[in-house]
Formats: sequence, C-alpha cells, structure tokens
Amino acid sequence: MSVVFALATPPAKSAICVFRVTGDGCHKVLKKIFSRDLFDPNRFYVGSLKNKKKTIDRVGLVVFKGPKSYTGEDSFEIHAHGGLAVMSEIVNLFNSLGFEEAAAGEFTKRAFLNNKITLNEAEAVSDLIESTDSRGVVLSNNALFGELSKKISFFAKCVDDIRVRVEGEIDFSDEGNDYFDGGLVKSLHLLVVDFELFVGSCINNKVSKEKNNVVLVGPVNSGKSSTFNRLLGFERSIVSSSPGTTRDMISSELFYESSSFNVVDTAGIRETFDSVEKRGIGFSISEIDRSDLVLGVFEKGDVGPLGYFKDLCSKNKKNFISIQNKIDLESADKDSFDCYISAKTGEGFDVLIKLIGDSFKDKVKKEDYKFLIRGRHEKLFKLVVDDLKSAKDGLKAGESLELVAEDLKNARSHLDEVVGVKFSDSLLGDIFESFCIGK
Ligand SMILES: Nc1nc2c(ncn2[C@@H]2O[C@H](COP(=O)(O)OP(=O)(O)OP(=O)(O)O)[C@@H](O)[C@H]2O)c(=O)[nH]1
Ligand SMILES: [Mg+2]
Repeated sequence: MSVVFALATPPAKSAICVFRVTGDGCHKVLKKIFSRDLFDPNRFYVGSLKNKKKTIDRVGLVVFKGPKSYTGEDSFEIHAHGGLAVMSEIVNLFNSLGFEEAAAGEFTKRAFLNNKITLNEAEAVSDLIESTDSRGVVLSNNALFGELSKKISFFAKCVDDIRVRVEGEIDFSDEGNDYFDGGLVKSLHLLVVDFELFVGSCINNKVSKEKNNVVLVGPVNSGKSSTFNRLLGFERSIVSSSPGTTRDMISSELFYESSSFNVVDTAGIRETFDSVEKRGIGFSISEIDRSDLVLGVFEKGDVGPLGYFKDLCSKNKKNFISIQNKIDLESADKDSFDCYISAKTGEGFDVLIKLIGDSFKDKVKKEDYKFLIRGRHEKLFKLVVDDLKSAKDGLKAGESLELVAEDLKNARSHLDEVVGVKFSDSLLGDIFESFCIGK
C-alpha cells in the first residue's frame, strides 16, 4: 500500500503536533530528513527534521517496524512544535517526498485490512474518540480491547459446535431416530438464552449518546438566566434587572453524578411588540418540544403563565418542575411549587439538582450495560437471535436437519460480519469516512 501521512493532532496552535506516516518503505526517507540514520523500533529519538539542508524543527521521532505497529506496516511518528508554520512546512516536506495525504480513518482501516484488529474493534476506536462521558469511555474500551470480540468468537464457536452435531445427525439419519442426540434442543435453547443475555448487555451508541435535555422557561425577569448560571457554576448567560434580557437560546452542558444534561436558557414570556423578543419567545415555546424536562422559573406574585406551561407540558407529555425563585426576597409560597430556590444565594439548589437527576432515573442507564455497539451490530445480533430460534424451533418440530444446519450457518455468517470476516468496500467506506483524519 502507498505511503500516507496525516496530522493526528488538531490543526491549531498548540504545544506539540503529531504527524503519523505509514506504508511499507516509508523508513527509507528517514536518513534524508532526520539527523540520524539508524533507529531501533519503538524508541523516542530527538533530532532535527530537515527539508533538503533547511532545518524545519527539532522534533521527536518514533519508528515502528511492521507488523508490530498500529497499522501493521512500517510507520513512524513525528512530534514537532505545534506552530501552524511548522505544520505547513512538514506537510510540504511529506508532499515533496511523494507521500499521499491519508483519508479519514485510513490508519485504522489499514490496521483492519492487515488483521491487526477486527472490524468491530475498528468501529470502537471511533466510538472511544466520540465518547463524551466516563461511562462511554468504559463501554467503548470493552468493545475496543478485545472483550466484545472474545464474546463474539465464543458464540461463533458454540454455533459451530452445535452445527457439527446437527451435521453428524444428518449423516446418521438413515439409521432412524435411535441415535438422535436428545441434548441438541437443550444446547440450542441455552445458546439462545446466553446470546440474548449478551445482547441485553450491549447498548447502541446512538441511544447512549441521547442527551438529557432540560429547558428553563418562565416569565421575564423571574431569574431563569441566574438559575441557569448557578446550575452550571459559571456566568454563561447574561443576567440583568431589565426584563427581556435573554432573547436567543443559550445552552450548555451540566454534569451531575455520572450523567450529563444539556441545559437551555430561553427568553422570558410576556406580551411584547418587539419583533426580536417575539421571535425569542417563539423559540422558547418550541424548545419545550425538544426537551425531556421543563423547569418553570417564577417569582412570587408573577405566576400567570404557570398554568399555561403546565398545560403545554402535559399536552406534550413532558416532565415539568415548577420553581419559585428569589426566596431570599419573598417567603416561599409552599404548596404552589415543586421546588423553592434563590439563584442569588444558592439556597434550594441541592433539592433542585436532585429533582432533575430523579426525573431521568427511568431513562437508559449506561451503568447497566457492558458493551457499546452500533446500529450495524444490533441488526446483525437480531438476525443471529432469529437464526438460532429458527434452528431451535425447527429441531423441536422435527423439521429437516438440513434446514436447521442452514439456520446455524446463517447465524455464524452474521457473527462473522460483525467482526469483519466478511465485508464489502461500501461497508468499509461507510465506517471509516466518519473517522478523524490521522486515526
Ligand atoms: N434577590 C434575588 N435576585 C435575583 C435572583 N435571581 C435573579 N435575580 C435578579 O433578577 C433579575 C433578573 O434575573 P435574570 O436571571 O436575568 O432573569 P431572567 O428570567 O433570565 O430574565 P429575562 O432573560 O429577561 O427573561 C436580575 O437583576 C437578577 O440579579 C434571586 O434568587 N434573588
Ligand atoms: Mg434571561
């Protein structure tokens, strides 16, 4: 395969940038561009990187000898100073050497094609990079570092073992039922149960990434932005005593225990002739549609829209928490609200945060899962369950053993597709095009 290169770190000013180069024969250029010509693999060398006689930078160089490299090919990495001009000079150098720019995910794709990793492990590399919370990291690591592949090869072996027994039956079938392996149905039944349990321990990465959306609504000046800022712990939204301050939606992420929430501050509701403010109010109402939980923030004495928000939320089947703010100024109007706070002093926020967390309790909890999988895997796993059930039912009903063997063959083939024993170019294209350049 050709020699390709990529900047593996972001193309922005930084302390260090890392370039990766892979492709058999790429080591040949090193004595031309680096101030040293003998290298032991996997060691970090510091020296000058040169383009002809001109020194570009003093860099770190690590050389990997295939097949003991990420891609399975000869490769090397250059760690240079993270200046934009330095990066541009290194790109020019590699272009002048005839190296091609790597496509997205090319390093991982080569690792797969060179049998360094399975296809599901390659997918897990991207899922790990995309993970936004610690549980996502644990789940994609389980998929990446062999645990998921081990499970799949375990089930593939179980399917093979049962198929061998079924095929043995086919060979003996002339001799009547006397020899029939009565344990086969039980073994298949146990395999279906085990496989379904395993599927239950997998979570689709799309479901896992679903955000908990929380929106703050209420009358103008009730303290929505102040509540928003206190929830986040920093001044993200502008707070002012003039009503109608927030006009556009402002959102930010809030982490609580192991969950993350997307919290949105919106424009306050009131009668207005200002067209910009009117649009902001329109946005606030439509934001309720996108949210999972609505926090209505009110001041004592200005609870007009409370009924309106309650009705809107119950019509749209949204959870609603009514909050009385500014309890440092006005006594709490007990019985009228779900929660009482002061965004100024922080009083009541422990209760509010708990109420927010509790309202998502029934949502998917990542702690209950072991492996992060993709839609592609989920579809294949469902097919495996169908194949195994069909084999079991066929066996129980005394159907042709050839058909049972065919179902088991299909189950095995669908498991093979998960790990990439079977793949098409278009599948590889779909998988790797969503990767980062340089990975
Ligand atoms: N005393 C007191 N003042 C508060 C509290 N929360 C907010 N305020 C004040 O109330 C005013 C309005 O606060 P904001 O947070 O901007 O209110 P808002 O609901 O976002 O207002 P709009 O964006 O205009 O709809 C500001 O002067 C805040 O300092 C509180 O708990 N106690
Ligand atoms: Mg505001």
